[in-house]
Amino acid sequence: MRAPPDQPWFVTDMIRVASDMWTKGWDERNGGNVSYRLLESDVAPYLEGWTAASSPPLSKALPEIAGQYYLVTGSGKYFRNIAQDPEANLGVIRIGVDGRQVELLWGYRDGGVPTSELPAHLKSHRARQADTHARVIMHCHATNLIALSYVLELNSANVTRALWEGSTECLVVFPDGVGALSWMVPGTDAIGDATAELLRKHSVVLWPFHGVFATGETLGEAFGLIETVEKSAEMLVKIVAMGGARQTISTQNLIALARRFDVVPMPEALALDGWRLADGTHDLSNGNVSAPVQAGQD
Ligand code: 2HA
Ligand code: ZN
Repeated sequence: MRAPPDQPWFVTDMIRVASDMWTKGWDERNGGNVSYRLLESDVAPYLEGWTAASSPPLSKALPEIAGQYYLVTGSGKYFRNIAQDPEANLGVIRIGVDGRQVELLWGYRDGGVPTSELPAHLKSHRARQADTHARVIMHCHATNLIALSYVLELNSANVTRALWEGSTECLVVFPDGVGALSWMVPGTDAIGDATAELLRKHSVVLWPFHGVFATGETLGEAFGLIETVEKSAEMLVKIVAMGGARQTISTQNLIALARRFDVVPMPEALALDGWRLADGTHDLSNGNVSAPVQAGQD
């Protein structure tokens, strides 16, 4: 689809990624949400043509991100429809100088508002901005990751170790591991705080029985990260379905990968000897798990 000549590049990029996510089957109905932090220089050419409307304020002020601009998918909107009507399904917001007001500058035509997961997105942006160049927070319902969360023992080290073993490139793509949350009610400040806290240490967070949160400097990077984690999850789902692994990538293999690609793997996941299913009766780690993994490491 050819973009209208006056369509900002960031809207064009968001359309592409949202359409790809829908095609992957990760964003059924109104599932999923994405936010992209825009720089002053990104919005400067358009600001004059936009008029500010106010939206319900944030329940808690986030003064660290006051004045920042974000392109955010709309609440209740379908990713499937974004390409067809970006102005109804997306919006650009600015966080007020008090860190609490949310100004709607563009989009959300017909009275829309930003995603119900806005607290999780903004708290996660605040967390990642502190020491990375992250500009994207991406949430979706990646199919195999959700399936896997029903059978894996849910702690960050075990989930990370399983996903590293699901495919050789994984340790290189997400050496900082996957944070595993407990099940929580979505759309709340509480899940936002817990997600942001895990994102300080990990670039991916698993919401069991729901989906995944990931971060990146660009939309393409965050998408590629979820693609990689989800591909590994697909392998693991197949492996479990085939009756379990007969052989796998060893700790020594993981160490060799980290050396070759100059990454620092999450120590708690590297220290494990394989990974475990939740009930502990199906050992898929090449038969060499001797001690139970400590739960609640994150
Ligand atoms: O936007 O995915 O978690 C709908 C959701 C909520
Ligand atoms: Zn969701």
